[in-house]
Amino acid sequence: MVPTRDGTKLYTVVLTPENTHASYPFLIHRTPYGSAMSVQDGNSISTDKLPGYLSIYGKEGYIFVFQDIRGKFKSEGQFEMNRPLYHLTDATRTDESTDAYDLVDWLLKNIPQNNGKAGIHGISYPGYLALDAAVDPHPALKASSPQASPTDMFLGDDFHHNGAFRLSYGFEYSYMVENDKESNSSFPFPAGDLYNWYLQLGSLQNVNDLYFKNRLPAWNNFVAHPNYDAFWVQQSRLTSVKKAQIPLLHVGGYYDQEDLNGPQILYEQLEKNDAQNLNYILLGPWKHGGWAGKEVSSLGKVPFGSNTSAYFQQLEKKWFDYWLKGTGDKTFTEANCFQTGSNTWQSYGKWPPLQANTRKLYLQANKTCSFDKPGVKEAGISYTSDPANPVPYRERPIEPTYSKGSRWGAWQVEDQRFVTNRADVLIFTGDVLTKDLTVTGNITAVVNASTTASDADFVVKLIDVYPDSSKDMPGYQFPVAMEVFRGRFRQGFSTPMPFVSGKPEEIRIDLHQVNHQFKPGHRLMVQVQSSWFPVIDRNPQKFVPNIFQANAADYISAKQTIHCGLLKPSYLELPVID
Ligand code: PG9
Repeated sequence: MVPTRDGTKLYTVVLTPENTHASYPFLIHRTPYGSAMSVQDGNSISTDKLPGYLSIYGKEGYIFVFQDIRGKFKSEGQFEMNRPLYHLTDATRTDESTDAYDLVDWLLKNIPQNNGKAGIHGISYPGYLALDAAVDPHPALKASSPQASPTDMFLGDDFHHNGAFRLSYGFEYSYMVENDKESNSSFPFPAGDLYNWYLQLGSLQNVNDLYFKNRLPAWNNFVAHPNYDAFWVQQSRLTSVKKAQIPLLHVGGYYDQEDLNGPQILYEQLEKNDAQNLNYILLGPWKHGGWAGKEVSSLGKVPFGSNTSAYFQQLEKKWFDYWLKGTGDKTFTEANCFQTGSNTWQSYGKWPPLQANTRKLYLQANKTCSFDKPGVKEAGISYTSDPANPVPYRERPIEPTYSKGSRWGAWQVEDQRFVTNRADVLIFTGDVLTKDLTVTGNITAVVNASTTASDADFVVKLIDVYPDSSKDMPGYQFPVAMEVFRGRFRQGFSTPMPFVSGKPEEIRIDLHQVNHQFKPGHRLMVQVQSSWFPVIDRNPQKFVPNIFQANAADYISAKQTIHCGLLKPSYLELPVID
């Protein structure tokens, strides 16, 4: 039980190399998910039994440290979901940064044979904790690797995307972490397709009324803060983390179903202030944490041609060996970003690379998409969006997020043909490509849309359609980039505004960063729809001040129109490398 500065004691497991007189650095992992581990032979654990991929470190000697954060599992204190960095504005307060500082300080003084250096890494919540540890770090903390670390929970990442609430994830994760201090809880769903369960749940008011009974602080905060207000601003690392103070290796996956954008936007922010060159990034074709697996060469049905997790694990080890042991050389590339399509690792001196040219892929009135400007002045295509029959975000049945056999991990690479027969999904298909088209960097969708109601969501997908002659994936509709936008926030995330019925408005949707090569014989496709259920809650479509308090009668059907004439075009801005 390691004490922190306010006397709260945190449960900590320390594994040190046996039968040696040498000294070693600390490699730290802090977590809300439980650090206790079974040690088979008395007090020893063999290096090949170390959790995850740590055995590659263990063989050469590191001191491994695992700690439960405040209020979780065996640690004392109060848990707070995504605790803000309080010490930045009030030096007397503790947070995950000060707790990490106190841990390093205690380790240096109490664990023999340490070499005076520590590093920290982790994926997702532990990645967030690795980032916090690197803010005003202990002088002995020499490097950090925040991996799949969320950065802003309203704009992107776990709980909202562009202000749209991530219902199934927000519901199940809050329950998992906050239902019980000493375990990860699974919500007791009845058997069956959760698409139906969430639909029958009805208004989100029913969550507290029927199930949570106001017991879960994270859920109560979702309800209390439906807009991007001071609560979210204080929590966002965009507000509090402005400069890398020690070497940082950000790691992320293009298909991360939980923290899709956190590593990228934080890296981008820190780059603006990185004269010392401490800020690095590595992106791969992975689901959430996919890089920690053994021999990861595919995701779902999509092959990536090589063992991508080994590539990452060797690079991460080289990173920590250099900063913590002084071995190897300091030849780290600024950005290592896998390119899908060509299935190659690419290195960049700047990320995203500057040489990309923005080309506009227009949605055309005849349901094609092309780089040509629309030939007609005015055109629009309409569909009916009915909250009673929302578009599933992946093939049903939907299993509980973390249940055995759940297909949650791979849904972002799923073949999009499962929705093409729905009248509420608009499809724009391009010509067959005759040469490579390489898209590297940030994609933005600009949608000119109107609705007959007063609120609306828009989901835009950029898809790579494989040729029917493809041996392994004939006709596969591979989603290169997809994102949702809650229309009420089109003028700003803190100022929700109703739509005026029938009035077209321009909505810019960040589809994030990709590195993808469309191959000859493939086609580009864009899909547009207004629901993505139940990963995103249903927009009632009648504008109400707080969707968490909408009534059943507020959920109304609406006609949405996507404008695609020259005067009000809709298009995707693609960063193309020629
Ligand atoms: N995606 C999870 C999470 C991270 C940070 C905050 C909340 C949730 C996780 O996998 O840890």
